[in-house]
Amino acid sequence: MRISEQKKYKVVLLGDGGVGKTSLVKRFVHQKYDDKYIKTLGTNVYKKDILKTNQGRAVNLSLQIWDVMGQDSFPSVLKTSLMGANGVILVTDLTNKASLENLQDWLQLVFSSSPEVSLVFLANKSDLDNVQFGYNALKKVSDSFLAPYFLTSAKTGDSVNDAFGILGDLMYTNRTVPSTVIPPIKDQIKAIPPLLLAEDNIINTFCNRMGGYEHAMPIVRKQFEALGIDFENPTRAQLQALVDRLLEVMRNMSDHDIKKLHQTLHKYLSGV
Ligand code: G3D
Ligand code: MG
Repeated sequence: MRISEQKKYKVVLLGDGGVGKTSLVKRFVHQKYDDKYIKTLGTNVYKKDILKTNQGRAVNLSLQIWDVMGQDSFPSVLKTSLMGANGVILVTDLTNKASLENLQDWLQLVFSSSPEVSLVFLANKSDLDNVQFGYNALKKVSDSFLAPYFLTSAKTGDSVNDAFGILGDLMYTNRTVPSTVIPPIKDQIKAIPPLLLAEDNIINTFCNRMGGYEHAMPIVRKQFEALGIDFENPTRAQLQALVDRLLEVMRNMSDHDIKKLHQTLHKYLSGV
């Protein structure tokens, strides 16, 4: 069937570290699952198209999927990643009750950054037996936002395509969370260690200056690897070395290059 409509959407996955966000995206985008657990530093951006039919016409939904770190000590990285999001997938882990309890904090972040979004809730790792909460607990939360929920397994693939597909439908039909059910936004009270806050700002400033996270985050990640920095526990000396390296990268890029990067990004993201 000939594609008669093209739509672009930005989708962000959020939830505690270890719930399975990266595994879910890999399952959806590459139909693959691996057991290697590498904590996501910053963001990874993936692309995947979904084909739908609407009244006999073929519609292509082009999803730009942001797999975002699960550490809430990085407020600028999280907030920038959520900018312009059309859909958010909130992920919990059935074998980890805290991941359900922490949903409220993730929701606060979503609504304070990007209030007009379509939401889908997931309880992941449905293939495991040692569950710590039932789907009813998640249903209660998702019902309160008039949003759907799914029990998924990135390992077996169970309900993963369905969840992304329904989110696609919600975004396509503009069904965002009604403002009447959005809870009041609280001021952030969490005290963040200064070194993490510094790291958060270094990453965000560099990525924004270099034309956006999709292009700049791989550069940041390379420097973290080269310097052997554990991003959850950096030292002062490591952050100093990181800044020196990132400044070196920026110096080697002319204003012309940076401008070109901005233009490319603008062209590439227009309509998202
Ligand atoms: P995150 O991106 O949310 O931090 P990851 O989570 O996708 O990195 O997954 C964290 C761990 O949970 C990984 O295992 C991963 O293999 C596992 N995992 C993710 N999804 C599922 C699932 O649906 N079922 C099961 N059984 N495990 C899952 P390790 O063991 O490496 O920590
Ligand atoms: Mg991850």
